[in-house]
Amino acid sequence: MFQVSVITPVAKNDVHFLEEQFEILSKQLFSNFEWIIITDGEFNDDLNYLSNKNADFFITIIQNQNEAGVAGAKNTGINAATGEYLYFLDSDDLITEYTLFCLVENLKSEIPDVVIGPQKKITKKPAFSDAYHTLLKRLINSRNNKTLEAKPKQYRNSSTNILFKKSFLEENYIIFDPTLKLYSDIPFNFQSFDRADKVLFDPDSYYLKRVRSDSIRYPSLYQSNKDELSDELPLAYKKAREKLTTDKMKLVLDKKLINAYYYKYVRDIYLKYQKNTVVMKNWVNALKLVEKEALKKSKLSARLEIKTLTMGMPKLAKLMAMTRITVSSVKTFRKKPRKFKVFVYKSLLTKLPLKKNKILYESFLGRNYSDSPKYIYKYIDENHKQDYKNVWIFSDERNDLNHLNHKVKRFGIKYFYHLATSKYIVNNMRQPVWFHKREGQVFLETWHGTPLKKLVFDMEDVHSANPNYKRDFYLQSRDWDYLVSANKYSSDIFRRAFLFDNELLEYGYPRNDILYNPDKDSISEKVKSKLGIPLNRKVVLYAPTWRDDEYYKPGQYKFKLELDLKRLKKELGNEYYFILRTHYFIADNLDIDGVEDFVYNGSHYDDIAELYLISDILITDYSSVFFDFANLKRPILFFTYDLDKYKDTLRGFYLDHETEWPGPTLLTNDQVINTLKNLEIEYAPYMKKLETFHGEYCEWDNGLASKNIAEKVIIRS
Ligand code: C2G
Repeated sequence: MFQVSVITPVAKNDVHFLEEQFEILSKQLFSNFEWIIITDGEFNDDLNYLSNKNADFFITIIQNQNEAGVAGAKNTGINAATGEYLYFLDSDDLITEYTLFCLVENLKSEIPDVVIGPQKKITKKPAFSDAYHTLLKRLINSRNNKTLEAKPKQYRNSSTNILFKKSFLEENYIIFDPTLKLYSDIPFNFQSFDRADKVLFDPDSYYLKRVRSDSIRYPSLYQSNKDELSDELPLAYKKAREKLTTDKMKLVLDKKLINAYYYKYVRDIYLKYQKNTVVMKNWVNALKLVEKEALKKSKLSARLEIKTLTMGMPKLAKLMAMTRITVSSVKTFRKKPRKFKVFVYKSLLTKLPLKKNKILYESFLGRNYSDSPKYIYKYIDENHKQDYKNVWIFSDERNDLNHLNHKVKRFGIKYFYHLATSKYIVNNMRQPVWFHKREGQVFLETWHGTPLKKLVFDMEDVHSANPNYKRDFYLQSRDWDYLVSANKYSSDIFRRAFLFDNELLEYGYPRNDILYNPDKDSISEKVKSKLGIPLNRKVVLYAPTWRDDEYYKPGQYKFKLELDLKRLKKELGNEYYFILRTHYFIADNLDIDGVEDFVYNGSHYDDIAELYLISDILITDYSSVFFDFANLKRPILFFTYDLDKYKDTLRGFYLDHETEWPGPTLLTNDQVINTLKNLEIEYAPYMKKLETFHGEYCEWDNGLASKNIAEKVIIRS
């Protein structure tokens, strides 16, 4: 007999999570436990690898036969458990090495029926570093071993990270209710808390609850049943509530129903269920059970609404609730005017007729006039000006670029008007999440680079500022009618990594047309003289990308320049001149004090394609810029001082840096200097690679992409 049985229900789609769970269970400081895994289908074979592993704990894999669902699976686990205590661990979650140890420590001096541990949300697998271990050890050593009685706020719904005494559950006939699909934990937990002689809380035994970053392919139970959550809640509450015996626990649960769930689902209750009388009745029945004591402590507005509803006046209750919601929305609108504009856009502007000749363009979130949207704009402007109205979006007022006919400020009211009424929308990035394409609108997504770093559904963990990246990306890209691809390699990746199944436009990148312009030499001269670039020196463009994990907030990333400009100037100043160009996400300004005669800061220059034209050499790291620059067949160097981190932790690459990148990877300033000093010799081994690379990734670029795409999507549609 074991002291603890760890019970993990797992669905087919989630089997891949168990590997990490196995790892952490193997590292537990406490080892007197067994692991019972309950599957809900015939995929036990997928788990055989676990039984074959060398574990010093016992693993039992059971296929759930009787009742389906998580509740049924957990009941099967309870029946199979031989442990004195049961511990439920969801298949996608993790614990620390010390979690079971700390929980079990509470069983030394007494025999509580229930011991609860805290939960912490995580969006990716934590790095169990040395520092982390030291910290945890210190924490464990400083435990004063005083057991704490659980407080009301610690009585939670989720049954995970709790030790339940098995004999106590049996004596009280407490099992999971298999008629509940989503909330079977509520009656289970609350009956346990209610009947237990003692419920302890252990603050150190952390449970790491994964917020799933891929809710599209691997949704959690709640993520895949979002719409049903508010249907089942009143049923689960009622089942739990009717079984409670102590006033203390009744009060805790009643308060939860009102302060957490009534507020959360208020719109559903009054709008969604106005036609579905059964669910509405369930809510009324549940709310009728709430004791006065709990109501007294809630907000007056909610109290009045609930009273009105339970007295049989749903229409009046709805009016009161909606008025309350509107008043609070107005307050939000005053604090966040953009929300108000979005509201006007959705409720009013999208009802206006579509203008079939209007095209709205945006590049890099309105930062500049650039990239593929610029060249489509230009093509329309030069060839079909009289038939179409071109509108360009800028995030800041621009008084230059007067040749652009119509400029609008991003998120200004005119922007919303054009967004609602333009038939064509051209963008090189993702549109805002609140945007939904109207019937009749055509969305042309040009994208902004051939991928080197792994994208969306090809990424494992998400390290960027937005943990909902995958879900948002998926929903946004459903609105794209066309997606531009510059090579066959990109097409394959977009299909897989974006789950994109609308039309791909395989004509090359409009933004690269300029690199094939017959006048490119004279364009280059003009740009050089406009920027004051010396004509007697070779020009190096340094264009690095951003790092997912170095940010201030979404869209605003940090960048520390690792190139030693002063040294470069000293060593290379006679022969070379540098243009620095940070990625559009970078919020930090580069310091070029003291090297102004050696460096031009091109970070705010509109169009990087013009900078390619005037550069003899490109230095980048993991940016897609080199796929475009390769069109010019000029040398490319990679300054990859953080290669391992970027490759192994942050993103991973589609191409192998040793065999497929068309240039050397340089890790230090010394290597950069040496390579530039001896460029002919150092780059010679890569000339052939560059040629092959050009053939593979630049073959569709021929100077006609803007024309082909504009004609197909806009002119001939
Ligand atoms: N860019 C730039 N200056 C830089 C880096 C990038 O002007 N210093 C522009 C280039 O047009 C580049 C594009 O931004 O092609 C995309 O930048 P990446 O560094 O490749 O990074 P990201 O925005 O993450 O896009 O499929 C491509 C990927 O999505 C990469």
